[in-house]
Amino acid sequence: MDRLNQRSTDPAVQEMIQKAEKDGIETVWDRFESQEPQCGFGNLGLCCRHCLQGPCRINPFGEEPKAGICGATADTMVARGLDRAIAAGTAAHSGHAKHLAHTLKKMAKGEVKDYRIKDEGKLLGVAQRMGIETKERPAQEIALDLAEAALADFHEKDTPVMWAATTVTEKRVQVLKDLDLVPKGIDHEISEIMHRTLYGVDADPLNLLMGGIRCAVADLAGSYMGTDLSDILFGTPTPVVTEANLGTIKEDQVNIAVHGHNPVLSDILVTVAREMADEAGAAGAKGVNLVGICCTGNEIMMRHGIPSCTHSVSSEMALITGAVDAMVVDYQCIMPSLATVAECMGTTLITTMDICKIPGATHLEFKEETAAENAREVIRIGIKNFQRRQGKKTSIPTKKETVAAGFSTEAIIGALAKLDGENPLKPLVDNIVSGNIRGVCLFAGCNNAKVPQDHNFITIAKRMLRENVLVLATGCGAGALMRHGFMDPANVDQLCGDKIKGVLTAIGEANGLGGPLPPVLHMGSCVDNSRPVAVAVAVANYLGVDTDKLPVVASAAEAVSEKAVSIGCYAVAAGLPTHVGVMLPVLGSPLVTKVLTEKIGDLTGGYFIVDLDPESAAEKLLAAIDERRIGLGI
Ligand code: NFS
Ligand code: SF4
Repeated sequence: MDRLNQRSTDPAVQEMIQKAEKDGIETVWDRFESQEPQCGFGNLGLCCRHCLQGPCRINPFGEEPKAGICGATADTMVARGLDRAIAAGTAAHSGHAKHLAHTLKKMAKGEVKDYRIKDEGKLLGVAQRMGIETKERPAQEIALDLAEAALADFHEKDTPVMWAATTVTEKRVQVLKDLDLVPKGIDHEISEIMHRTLYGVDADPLNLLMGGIRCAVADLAGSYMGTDLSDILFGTPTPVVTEANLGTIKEDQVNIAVHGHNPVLSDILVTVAREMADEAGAAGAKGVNLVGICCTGNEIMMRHGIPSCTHSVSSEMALITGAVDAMVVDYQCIMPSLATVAECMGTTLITTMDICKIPGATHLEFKEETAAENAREVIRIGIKNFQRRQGKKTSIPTKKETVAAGFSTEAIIGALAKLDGENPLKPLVDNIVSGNIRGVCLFAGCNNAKVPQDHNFITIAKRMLRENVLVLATGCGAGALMRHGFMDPANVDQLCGDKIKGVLTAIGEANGLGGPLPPVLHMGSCVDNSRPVAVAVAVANYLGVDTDKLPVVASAAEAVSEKAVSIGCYAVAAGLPTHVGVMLPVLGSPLVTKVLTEKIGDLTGGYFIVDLDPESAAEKLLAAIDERRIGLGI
């Protein structure tokens, strides 16, 4: 593989890598190269800095040193390190959800004017699930109770975390109870991980791992809450057709790239950008062109059809086009290097959140109370930069793909209802039983500089589709697949096996699309991994089995963030075989590795498959699907 193909398989990104090289702009891949060879101890999880006597390292070949200064063994170090990654991931997803809960609360109390209840049906549904009285009560009052219930889920209380206990099957609640894996409070679990991984507390690798898994269940709760509250405030996604890749950036418009995660910011920008078309026009632009990056891009694509320009590891490439007039970010997955690249390209990186400031960026504090006003300020910076950009050469790749997105759980059930109004899950289950759908594979997580961008995703997804597996995607996994045409219904013929093609076509035609659904169904951002969980739980309940019996697997084929680690762990807690396509820093402990890839299966039914080779990973995922089919007797 030549150097370019080793960095990314996306032609638009490759074009920009060459431009960056020509212009002498350093990118993530250059920095990756200068980190090589990466530390072998770290790769295996065999280093510890949890106290000031450290750092300590353990020799992976069984020679001295065999323990840290305090006596911590490889098993302890690895388990503690993994736990802290899970806690960080959980803190991020649930911090995002808490932010939404506060927004919902302010909205319910009439303290903010730019937010409202967009989906009252969802509000009622979620409130009922949480045991909140909904009959003959004004929506605002229910919303206030729901926001309070959400905030209550963060601290330790007598009831378990409600967003965990009410969102999985009853059988799963029992499994989790028996294993003491039901979280008591989301923040409580995170804080307990920090406590038990402190110098001289928990040294028992198994005890540490179970604590980590409990925290991951709290991560599912935080994520699920994030999806629920977003849908209430901004609407539950319905199918929408749009585009993806750098070709969505437009030379003659004010291009505002929105990067990060929370729709609290990005959704307001969508509305305001539309209102400001005239102001942009007065500055000589044909309009304001919002383009998404990473998960906030997924949020506004799912709800408003806003195109995504790129994802994850290639976020710098959007700036390299020279045509992005402002990049506005909230939090998570925002490489600090973006400020430097923005400066080189004469544009502005705008940070908006108190907890995420970046040297070299312009900080413009975003407050819910002044949301629309703040959004206008952002767009005005973009308009000014657009004027400055005139006469300068830009290099926007032409590549873009058609994307059909917006497949929320509700949208999928709605589409199935066109086949069977009374029993929408029946056609799905019947097709699984008949083998038209061999199984379901969810792609999630990031792009990693260690993997040629998108290579693992597209290799595994191609195989799955050929083998008649129904493919779902979220996060930057969805981003990868959309940039390679996997969400364009026109590519069903080329990508899908006959049986799955038949299913996608039958659903598409019943819904008046005059053709199939896209090969891969885009279910949203990373917090929206709650959506496929909801579908799996509904199918399991329909069949009267638990989620660990379903022919459903997941793959974080190019994971980066600690958020991907916590998601992987809750997928395992829910009973799914879960592939990770990059090295997890656990291999330094054969014990921990064995627990995560085998033993945990005896407890939760789920387990990790760590395989860096996408071909053999696909093989293992298919085998896991087939094993479950046999288990169900189908
Ligand atoms: Ni998920 Fe989404 Fe992307 Fe990875 Fe980051 S944006 S929250 S963590 S890089 S998939
Ligand atoms: Fe070393 Fe133990 Fe301190 Fe870790 S906690 S740095 S292993 S002494």
